[in-house]
Amino acid sequence: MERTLIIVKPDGVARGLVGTVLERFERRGFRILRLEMRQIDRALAEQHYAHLAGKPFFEGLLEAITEGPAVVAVLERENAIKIARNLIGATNPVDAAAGTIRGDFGGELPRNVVHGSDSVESYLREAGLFFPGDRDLLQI
Ligand code: IDP
Ligand code: MG
Repeated sequence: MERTLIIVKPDGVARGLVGTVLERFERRGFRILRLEMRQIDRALAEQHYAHLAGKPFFEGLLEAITEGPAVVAVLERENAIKIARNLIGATNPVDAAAGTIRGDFGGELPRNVVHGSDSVESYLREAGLFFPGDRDLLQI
């Protein structure tokens, strides 16, 4: 069984898409292991997106992910990471296929509704950041 860390970003929460996003994952067979609404602060945002530091959109990305409450979840199913990424769709909603979350709900970068881990290594790093000390989440 594989796990992924999903974030309904502040723009998704503000647009009332929490239930819809979680429903799509549940309908696709994901089990919710952790679920938390929280305000992501700048320090956490910088760590979460450390690999993008230096990009021209980095400041705007930090602003978008910290501008309101987000919903952070750990979800589980077989092939969780790949299937979640397919459900979420391409990074830019303009490129995202119809039927994907980003394709159906749009948004303008950096506001694209949802985040999903891109690898097992990313999941482990993100789970450690968002749920520190929750060692059960690191058993894969
Ligand atoms: P991902 O969320 O599809 O994995 P990443 O490349 O990891 O995409 O980028 C993380 C986040 O940074 C994106 O979800 C989006 O919010 C933002 N982002 C990525 N590329 C751009 C861009 O070109 N302009 C503005 N924001 C961007
Ligand atoms: Mg990414």
